Amino acid sequence: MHTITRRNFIKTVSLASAGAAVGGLSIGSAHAAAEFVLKYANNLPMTHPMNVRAKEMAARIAAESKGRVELQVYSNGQLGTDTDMLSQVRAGAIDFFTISPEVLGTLVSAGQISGVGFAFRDYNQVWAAMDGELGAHVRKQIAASTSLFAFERCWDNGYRQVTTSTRAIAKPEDFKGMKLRVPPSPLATSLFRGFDAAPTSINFAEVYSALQTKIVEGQENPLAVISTVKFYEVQKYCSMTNHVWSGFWFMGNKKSFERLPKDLQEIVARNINEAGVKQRVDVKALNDSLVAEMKAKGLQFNEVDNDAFRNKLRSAGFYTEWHKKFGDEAWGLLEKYTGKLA
Ligand code: X2X
Repeated sequence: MHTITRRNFIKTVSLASAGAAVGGLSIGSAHAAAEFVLKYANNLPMTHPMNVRAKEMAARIAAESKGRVELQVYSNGQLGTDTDMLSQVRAGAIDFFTISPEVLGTLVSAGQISGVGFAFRDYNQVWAAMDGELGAHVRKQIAASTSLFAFERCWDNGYRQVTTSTRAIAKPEDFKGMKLRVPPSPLATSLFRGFDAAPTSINFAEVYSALQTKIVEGQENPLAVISTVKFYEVQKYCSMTNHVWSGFWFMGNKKSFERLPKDLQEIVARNINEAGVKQRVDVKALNDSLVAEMKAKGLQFNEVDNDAFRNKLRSAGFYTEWHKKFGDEAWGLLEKYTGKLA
């Protein structure tokens, strides 16, 4: 967070009152410098609902704080890869970062529990868990073990589908030996090893070129990501596996956030949570609407029998392995919403 001190504000005013416009700052108009400048970074394009809602949220925060808080939105990995942005928010170089549970698992193991394969059958289960005891458990683990915290309302990414340039995935055996890009995530890697695929962790910013140059055959993401990042330009098949529900925890640096006066903390937190709930509606609607559009762009779609894939993971010991890794308390909270998984 960048805080305008009283001294440099007076200096700015005196310069400006001499008729100079300082750095685009024109005092005496509505554009006085904000007292607190906050940086929010993410890895998705400006056109994704995440950034559409983030820009709207930034405007609301500026208006409600009467210009005291400016939230700057850095989309599309402008500030680096997920790994870079995670380091930056941990150090306080940026104030907020939206990170998927799968990638959060590299820092807080329990953070990835909502990414267990074929766990949530529908969005009723997803939001009951994420807004309920499972989400509360994850947020508690984050706050207890890092310099970060997560806002209450998790944002949405969607159900993940598999795209490839070589073959459709109709049954679990089709994954055998497939070079598949996954996010830098122990859980995602383990999931596709359970299908005997060859998962490769690649930061999101490098996925398009990895697909284009055939370093990997395929990747897996919700349709809204596949569409806004234009993966359909370098992929041929899209198999509707719905293998993982993926979200985005809106993470904040504790020390940075606590520098805000309490009234501004309330404005920022409330607007972030409200934007997250609106973004959920947008993402689900977009994901539900894109099949026809992407077929028109050349992607060949197929449905799959989820139970065949879930049974393959069971026989591979995936659920047993991750029950042990997460422990009985967290796993019990997961199954409270999903029902028995193994
Ligand atoms: O990296 C991905 O695939 C993405 C965009 O879905 C996440 O941020 C996990």
